[in-house]
Amino acid sequence: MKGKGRRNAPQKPKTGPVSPNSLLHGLVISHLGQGLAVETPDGNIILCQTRRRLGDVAVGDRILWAPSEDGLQGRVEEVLARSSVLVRPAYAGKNKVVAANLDRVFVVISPAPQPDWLLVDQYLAVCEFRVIPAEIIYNKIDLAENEGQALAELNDYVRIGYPVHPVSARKGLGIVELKQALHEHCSMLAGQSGVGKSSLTNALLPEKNLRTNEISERSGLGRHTTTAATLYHLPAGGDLVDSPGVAVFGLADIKGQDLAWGYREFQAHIGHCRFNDCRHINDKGCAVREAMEKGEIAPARHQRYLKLLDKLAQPDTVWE
Ligand SMILES: Nc1nc2c(ncn2[C@@H]2O[C@H](COP(=O)(O)OP(=O)(O)O)[C@@H](O)[C@H]2O)c(=O)[nH]1
Ligand SMILES: [Mg+2]
Ligand SMILES: [Zn+2]
Repeated sequence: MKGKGRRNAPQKPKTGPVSPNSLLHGLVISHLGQGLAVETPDGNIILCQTRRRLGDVAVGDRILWAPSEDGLQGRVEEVLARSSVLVRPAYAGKNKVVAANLDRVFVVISPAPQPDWLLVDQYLAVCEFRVIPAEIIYNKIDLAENEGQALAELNDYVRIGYPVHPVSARKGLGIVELKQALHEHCSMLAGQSGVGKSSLTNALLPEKNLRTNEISERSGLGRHTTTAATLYHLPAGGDLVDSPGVAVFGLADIKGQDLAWGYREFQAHIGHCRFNDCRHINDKGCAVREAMEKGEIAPARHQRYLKLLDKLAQPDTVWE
């Protein structure tokens, strides 16, 4: 102990000296007002404080923690290596981790509100950079006048390997298949407001409210707010991170010159452009452009790439 300050700090859980052997494994399942809700391997939930030096500890993080003397609370001592992170821009040019260890992102669109394809591309690009496989949920299929036509709009994405799930949260269509797709993954739903993310979450997780209350009660102090990101275990298998406040994540630290990589069908061509610093706009000898002219790359995707590039070039863009 260096100073008295720490010993006297109010409201911090008392912790004894930590020997590495006494550290326990845990999974961060929610951010509560007073700390983190950590689930232990045997299914207990304990409120943990974290240490400044650990930086962001996010929902989905696997951690090592030490119990306080009374065993009622804990303190995070180590964040284990992450397989992925999603970040969003925060204050002062910094990024905040939205969720860790996701291995699937489902981009939700619907006939109404109409798809914002630029936003869809943005989500997919982020997933390419974060190496998180992405899939597309077409919700409110009950509202589509012609289902085949509606889904045909997604052909450009299907062709490049993004699975599409037509569902209706309201009518319960496609939900069984969606549960299958979520099985054995830790997923998050992303999409513009109004497409039905909350409705889908309720369809997948009817006991969500019960579980939320349970987390608050079992962790003792924590008042759970509706905007708190929370990891839920789905009854049919798999985990779902519900992150209402940050359903939209940004391109954050992605730079214009790298954006092309976020378009997965460009990836094989990028190295074959005549110039190393090719921006794939109308540069001479651009292999991406040539692929598009040969019909291997959808012109609509390339056009949106140009738009996103433009947006990235504007210094004060807030990525929402
Ligand atoms: N017709 C229809 N409406 C839906 C469906 N899913 C959600 N909605 C409605 O769409 C609106 C927005 O849904 P919500 O889940 O709040 O969207 P969120 O903003 O993405 O969380 C609500 O009025 C829902 O009742 C669906 O499958 N079909
Ligand atoms: Mg919602
Ligand atoms: Zn090029």
